[in-house]
Amino acid sequence: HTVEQALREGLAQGQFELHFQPKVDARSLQALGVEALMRWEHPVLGSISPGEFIPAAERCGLIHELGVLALQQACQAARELRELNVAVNVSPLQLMDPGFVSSVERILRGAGVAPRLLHLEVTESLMLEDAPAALKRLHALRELGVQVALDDFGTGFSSLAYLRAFPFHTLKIDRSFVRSLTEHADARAIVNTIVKMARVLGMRTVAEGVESERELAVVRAIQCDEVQGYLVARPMPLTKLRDWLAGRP
Ligand code: G
Ligand code: G
Ligand code: MN
Ligand code: NA
Repeated sequence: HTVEQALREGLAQGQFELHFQPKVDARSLQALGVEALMRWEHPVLGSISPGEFIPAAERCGLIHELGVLALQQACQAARELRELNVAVNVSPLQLMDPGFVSSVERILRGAGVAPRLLHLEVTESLMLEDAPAALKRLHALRELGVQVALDDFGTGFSSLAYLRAFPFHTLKIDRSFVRSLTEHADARAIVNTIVKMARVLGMRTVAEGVESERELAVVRAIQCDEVQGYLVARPMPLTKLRDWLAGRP
């Protein structure tokens, strides 16, 4: 209850703010887009991690309100980021909401943002709830022109079944895989195969959590399309992102 109250107050008092982490072309390192990651700065408790407050918001139902806020802030950012896409993480519970697609449409239109610039990141766990309803909504979002990415790929179960269930635009390879790339030949073989398979299926690939030049080198060698990680940049507020973008060739 106290967490719910704190979340409610935080929403009312504007304590939530998106940060943005660049996604760049693996070869040229040119910025292609950003992933929006929600941050909560509590006046007393300080910063609370999304690993804590997202599950809490899911438990008390405030994830819908938080999700709308994320989409609104992301679309505001997309307006000024022009050709860069903005990826927003979506909870499985949001996709269970029959009003979700129209709410995305309304927010896009309100901000005057081209749907192709909005990417929604979903995880495999979404299929555990009510797969037919979730798939229906993913298809409706696709039809709107929004891009859909499968996040944390490689961490769940039956990953390959999900690839057949829905034509994702993008596959985001989980950082636990990326971490083992430089150490283990078997991990490299698996990710290499995932990237090739994604290409055949017409999906782009993003390597997440790239932290070192060595990891970047392997990611390039296996021809992953995009890179995201601390090596390139950490998530940052919009004001810092402006400076970061301005300082690049
Ligand atoms: O940013 P890290 O930044 O610590 O994020 C931790 C987790 O929280 C990630 O799994 C990320 O997908 C999730 N997350 C961050 N922001 C949001 C958000 O706006 N909505 C949802 N549903 N999850 C988010
Ligand atoms: O679950 P999802 O992939 O949406 O969450 C992305 C998470 O990964 C966020 O918590 C983000 O802050 C974190 N992250 C991004 N880049 C790196 C990185 O290079 N290393 C680590 N350890 N975490 C990262
Ligand atoms: Mn994500
Ligand atoms: Na991820």
